Amino acid sequence: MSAPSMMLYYNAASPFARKVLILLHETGQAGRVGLKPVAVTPVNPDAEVCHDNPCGKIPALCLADDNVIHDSRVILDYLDHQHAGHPLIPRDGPARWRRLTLASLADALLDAAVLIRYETFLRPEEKHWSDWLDNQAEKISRSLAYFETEAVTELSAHFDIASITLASALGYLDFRQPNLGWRSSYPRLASWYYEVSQRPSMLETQPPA
Ligand code: 99T
Repeated sequence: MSAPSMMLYYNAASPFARKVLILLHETGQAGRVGLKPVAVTPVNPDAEVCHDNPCGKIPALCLADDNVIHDSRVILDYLDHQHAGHPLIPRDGPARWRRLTLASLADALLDAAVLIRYETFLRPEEKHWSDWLDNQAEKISRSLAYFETEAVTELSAHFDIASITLASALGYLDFRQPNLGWRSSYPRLASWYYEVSQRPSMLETQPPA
């Protein structure tokens, strides 16, 4: 196999980076991208990442021509145009907007979960803002309730951008909020997640134990 032509700034704990890794596995492109592990938080930026992505966030994908693509949504779109198989982001029609909207809701759920992580892990305990934390948690539960009642059947139809993003989000909840107990409130989602978790792309990209 030839050497990877692209390089991804990533961290095994990042659900946004995991989305990229899952898509690479699902589309047979994992060998095309070398992985560069970095540890970044809003209060611990990495100089190299900031050079390539001014906002300092991961994932960021460095291409062979030195261009850099960042934000997981843009990276997934780029990589989905680099393989010959069935697209994982519908190219047009109502399916495109529906699947992107579901993916966007899962991304928003993830944003809330990452903000909770930063507030509780990075800020001193006496400065934690409980109203703000509660409202981030509400965003998560409203989103999960929507997926449970309005979208599980659709999600089951394809493992694509919407499913990849939601699966990464649920994996991140298990990783960072193991006591949340979301499965008992959202049993259909739990059974969907159990099924998709058996995919090689999911098994090979699990967050650290
Ligand atoms: O905010 C920072 O400066 C550093 N944080 C990040 O780079 C996080 C890592 S997840 N990435 C994002 O927030 C990317 C979000 C963007 N919209 C995308 O790529 O989709 C780390 C989670 C954890 O450690 O628990």
